[in-house]
Amino acid sequence: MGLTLTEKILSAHLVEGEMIKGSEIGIRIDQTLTQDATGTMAYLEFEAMGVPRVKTERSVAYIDHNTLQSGFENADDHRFIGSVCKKHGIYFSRPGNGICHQVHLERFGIPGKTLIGSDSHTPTGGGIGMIAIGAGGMDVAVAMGGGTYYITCPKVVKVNLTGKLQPWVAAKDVILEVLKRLSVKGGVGKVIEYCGEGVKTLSVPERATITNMGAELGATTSIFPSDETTRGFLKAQGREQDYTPLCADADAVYDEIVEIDLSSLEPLAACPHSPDNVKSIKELEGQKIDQVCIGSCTNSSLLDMLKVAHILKGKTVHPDVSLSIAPGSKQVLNILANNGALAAMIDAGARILESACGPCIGMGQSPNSKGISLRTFNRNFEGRSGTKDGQIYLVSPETAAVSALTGVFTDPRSLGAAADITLPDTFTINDNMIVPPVAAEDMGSVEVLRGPNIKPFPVSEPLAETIDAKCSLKVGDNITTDHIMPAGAKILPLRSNIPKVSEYCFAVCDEKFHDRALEMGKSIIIGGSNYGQGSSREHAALAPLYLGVKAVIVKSFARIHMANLINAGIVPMTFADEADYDRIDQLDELKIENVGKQISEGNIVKVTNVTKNFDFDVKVDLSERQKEMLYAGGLLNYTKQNS
Ligand code: MIC
Ligand code: SF4
Repeated sequence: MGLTLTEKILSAHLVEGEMIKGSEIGIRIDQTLTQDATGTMAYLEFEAMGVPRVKTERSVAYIDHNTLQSGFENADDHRFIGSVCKKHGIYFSRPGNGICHQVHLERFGIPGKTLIGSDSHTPTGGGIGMIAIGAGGMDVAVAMGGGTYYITCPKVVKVNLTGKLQPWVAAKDVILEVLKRLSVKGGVGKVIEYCGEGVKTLSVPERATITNMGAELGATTSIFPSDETTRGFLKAQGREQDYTPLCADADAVYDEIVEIDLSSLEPLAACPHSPDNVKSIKELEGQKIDQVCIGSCTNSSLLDMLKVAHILKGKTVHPDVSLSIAPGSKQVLNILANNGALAAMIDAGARILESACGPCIGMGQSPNSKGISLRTFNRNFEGRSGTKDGQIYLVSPETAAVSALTGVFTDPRSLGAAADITLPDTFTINDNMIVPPVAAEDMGSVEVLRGPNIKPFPVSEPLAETIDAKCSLKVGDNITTDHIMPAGAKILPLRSNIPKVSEYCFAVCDEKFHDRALEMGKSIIIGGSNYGQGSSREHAALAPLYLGVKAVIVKSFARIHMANLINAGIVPMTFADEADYDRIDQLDELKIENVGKQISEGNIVKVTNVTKNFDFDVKVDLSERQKEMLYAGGLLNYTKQNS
């Protein structure tokens, strides 16, 4: 029986377990990446492990999220990360060099390698045939130290692409179509593998847009084969030596097959407030808009920017619209500056932003009240833009640019014949903003620079014999990490200070949560399905840990958040019977006796609702290793105990 590409790469990196779907496997990690909003914590954790030099083939730290510096905090954090990198063997991509996923694809990604990153959009690397997975900072720290990374051996979904995109229909419309069909939880426990004749019609940046936004399916990752197009991209980046051809065997067996005829797709938009709430632009056409933002790790490649410049050239942004553009990397911006495309954008009235995440994570450009904003980004969760009642639509760069000119939702196919835009044979290569680490023998000379913003992370305790605690919060389905631990310009600078950042924990859902949880001392959270979707931020586990949350009982979890809870020593539980969700109210007292013993004896644990006087069962479906981690009180304690 033939193998899928996913199975080939995973089995070549397998160090623990067997390739049995649904069971836990441990894999060797070749590369890691971090960004600054999760990086400070990841490097504090790396330091706590006491490993002098990273053991990966390549580890890179990017500064791209916290780039608004309205106080000392972000600048201090950047200096801290830069100095840790220099000392411990990590390459440091300076602020201004671009968004982690875009730069990693350009300069470091290698087909067939494994990459984990402390950012949920790490699967962008799947665009050049990597197994690239988003993870919590602590998992990345362990991988940098040479430790194994554990995942559930995934099911593999084949997305069979046929045909060819019509003019002005984009890669973004492909992934929006997949989201429409599979939903934001349709990818949980799965890798999405793109195959078929249609693959060769898509360039590497287009493939990367699709794998990037596979994160919104909840998938472990997404991957494209590595083919002649990949070779061409790597060659243009001066890295042809990194090319290896890779694809699935012809007789590979998949768990699911999704057929997509590229020629039949039309421009789409994900409507507020979920990436799977997809409608066609035709359905929205004519509605007035207030803002357009072009950029983010999903759609800020040179190809995207050239198309946008082509559409804007010689025109003026509609008087009622604010248009911002953030090219994804210094390389992209440089080429645009040299070939005149940037001038076309400026002439049209675009507000050019630095090459960073920017508005995507609420770092500026929040829309007006109730403002309708078209963004080429990947997430439109409520409040994420910084404007609580902002109405965010996720669209392709083509739709965004043409709508910025007309002031209303506009189908880019109205532009007529396709523009002849291709990628150059060689990109401008200048890695002068990537600082290499010092040689191992010189590491003693590097001082790690710690500003006052950096506070130690909260210490978790070994699992108590009995958890007797009130329910501090009850929430519904699809709670995102942006609900649990919001980001944005005001809160992101506090990421290295857990006591301070936790003041905003769940503020989007209930402003009183922080005070209530602190007052309770210890508590339990109740939630619906797909709890913790979205970001990889471990702060969404560390803040609840600091506030005394001992267990989270939900209908189902998103992958990265569940791993982060276990790493923090918080017990993740799912209802054995989902109907029990309705029988529990906020403030109910719940009692779980002999938790550790119950978990060790099986997967079902009995919980008593003391307030309402009934018992119900929850599942704690974990591997032996994960159980040991919970007994120890999280990954750091577990690693210390076992080293
Ligand atoms: C996001 O897009 O939500 C982020 C900000 O990039 C996060 C990481 C973070 O919260 O720092 C992610 O996707 O993991
Ligand atoms: Fe940055 Fe947005 Fe991409 Fe997250 S999704 S890495 S915030 S650009």
